[in-house]
Amino acid sequence: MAELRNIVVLTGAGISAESGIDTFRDAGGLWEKHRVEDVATPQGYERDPALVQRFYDARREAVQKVAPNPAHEALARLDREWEGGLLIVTQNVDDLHERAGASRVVHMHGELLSALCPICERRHHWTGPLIDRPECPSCEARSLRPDVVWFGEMPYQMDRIYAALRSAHLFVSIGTSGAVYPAAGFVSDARELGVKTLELNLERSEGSHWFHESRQGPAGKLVPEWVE
Ligand code: BJW
Repeated sequence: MAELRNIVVLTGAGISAESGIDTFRDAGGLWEKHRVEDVATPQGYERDPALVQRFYDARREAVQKVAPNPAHEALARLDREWEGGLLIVTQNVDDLHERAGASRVVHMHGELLSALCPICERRHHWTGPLIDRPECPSCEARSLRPDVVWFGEMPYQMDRIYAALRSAHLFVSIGTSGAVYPAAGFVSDARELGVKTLELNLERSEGSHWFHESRQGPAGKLVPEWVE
């Protein structure tokens, strides 16, 4: 890998599946149990904030009971040992990359353990429920919402992500269906930039044909094999 100095890794729900976190679009995934329009759009939140708060409160509680798996640990090892450029862009709202020890991580779809105040626009580390409408620690408004990116909202840190893609030599996509933009477009962006691309996923994804190479299997096996 030595000639592939700068690496961008994109991760999705599949990397956390073996830790016991539900994916979205697989059989038994979150979108089979909840309507996406109800729980993952600003309009759904406006209609029924309590329903949305309960959905994210339950997931916030659950994420604190699970642990990183060998795929997160392998990426953390890469982060520690790789002297070239590395950016782990995760669509996941869990903190399993960080708990495995990775630090070069961007949460483009926000974080479960964070609350956003739409009044003062501050973000606060948050581990408890939001259903009881606690005060914002900065402005005291009782308007805290989950600090996650819903459909129609702008993902976080896009400038930093595109800058990393522009200087990348290798783009690796792990455990994502490639169904949600702009993340789903990173592989074609990378191809246009002449970046080598690799997919590691349980099965072929919607965007598999875009990758130079696509390997199928569980992330807990494929990612450590790739990092070695
Ligand atoms: C395993 C495994 C194992 C299982 N090992 N693998 C065309 C172009 C551009 C935009 C749009 C467009 N058309 C529509 C849009 C807008 C929209 C969009 O993409 N809609 C689609 C339905 C088409 N996008 C947006 O609105 C985004 N904002 C936006 O575009 O702003 C404007 C903009 C434009 C240009 C540049 C920049 C900005 C916002 C999207 C927000 C997504 N939010 C969610 C919820 C976050 C909070 C929460 O967690 O609740 O993010 S939706 C959900 O999907 C979540 C995920 O991060 C995201 C992706 O899902 P992911 O991770 O891929 O999970 P799955 O379940 O789909 O797939 C899991 C995969 O793992 C599967 O393939 C399995 O096989 C695999 N797997 N076990 C390895 N053990």
